[in-house]
Amino acid sequence: MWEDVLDPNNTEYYHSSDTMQGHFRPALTDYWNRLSPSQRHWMELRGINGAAGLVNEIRWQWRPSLRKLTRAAPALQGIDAFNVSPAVVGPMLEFHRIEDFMGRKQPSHDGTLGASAFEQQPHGAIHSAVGGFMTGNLSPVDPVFWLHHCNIDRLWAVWQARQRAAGRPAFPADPIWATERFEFFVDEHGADDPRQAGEYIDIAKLARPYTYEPGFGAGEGDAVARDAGVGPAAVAVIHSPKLAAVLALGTVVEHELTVPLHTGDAPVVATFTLSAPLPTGVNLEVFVDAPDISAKTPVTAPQFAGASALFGDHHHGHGHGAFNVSILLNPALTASMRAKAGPIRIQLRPTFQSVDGSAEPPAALDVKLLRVEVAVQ
Ligand SMILES: [Cu+2]
Repeated sequence: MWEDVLDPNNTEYYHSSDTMQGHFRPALTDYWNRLSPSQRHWMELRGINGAAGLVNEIRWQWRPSLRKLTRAAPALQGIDAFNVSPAVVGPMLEFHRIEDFMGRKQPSHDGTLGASAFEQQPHGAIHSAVGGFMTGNLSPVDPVFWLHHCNIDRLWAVWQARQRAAGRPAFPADPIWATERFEFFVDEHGADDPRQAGEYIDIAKLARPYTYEPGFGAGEGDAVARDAGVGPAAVAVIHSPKLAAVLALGTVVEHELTVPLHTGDAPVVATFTLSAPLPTGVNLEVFVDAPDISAKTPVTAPQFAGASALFGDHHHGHGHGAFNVSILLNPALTASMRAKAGPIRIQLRPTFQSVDGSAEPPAALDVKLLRVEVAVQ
């Protein structure tokens, strides 16, 4: 049935944002009027003020495009296929630090200030690759969302089991995480049933506990016993005094770092700290030690190390500061980096791909690169 209403020939299909808003505004106004003061407070923490704010949310989420993946052409291509491959997801299940797997603590609910490699590469890449509503925060209206998030949730449980088995924390110690309020949950009768995030930390401790059948990453032979350290084994950082490079589409920014890559086959993550969120549709591609790199160097080059897969719109970042983008570097490439003495050149190239196939690239990114961190996990 969802293919029907996503078909532009269907009478229910919204051909313009105005039509869509016109249909949704009365229902959203009624919904806002029925919210409790506490629910409105949590909406406002996310920058949604009044019924007009809800309508505005829908406006940003509206997608005129169909799904990119279809029954006739269901296969992921290129970087998207790479980002969900065992070569990428496997090493992420070995991350030691909570922030590398889950993302860093955000200073507020309003706006996004970055995304972990796991949050992007296996998770965000699928949202963008599927297309249509999956590219925004209304993605749960697409049934594919639930298949995707079931697997993301399963990978969380696999990672948590590995962390616990190695004696490392599986959730942040800061109680602000566990006490985060989910004000909009309802029970099976539709009555408000607010909960806290801490109630969902461990699938074995839910009111209705469950487990997963063995799947990728959870096989017996996969249990990781590398070491029980909490932090990454080695970190190299270049920060603002040397950088503050303004990023531009198609222009490569290059920096040398000496990374002590002597720690076996541990995964390597590069984190780029930017002065502001990247515009929607803009991602970062990373190369390492590519000779003669340019806007035309293909991602099939052996020096291609990875790409971000930022998901959703970043319109609501209200200038809270730095935006961190973490990318797992291609394990095949980091294996060859280990054989090399001396510094490596990290090459960063912003690229644009319209989320709906129609938008023009932004004239300027208005984003500076402030810091580069390469961490051996
Ligand atoms: Cu998602």
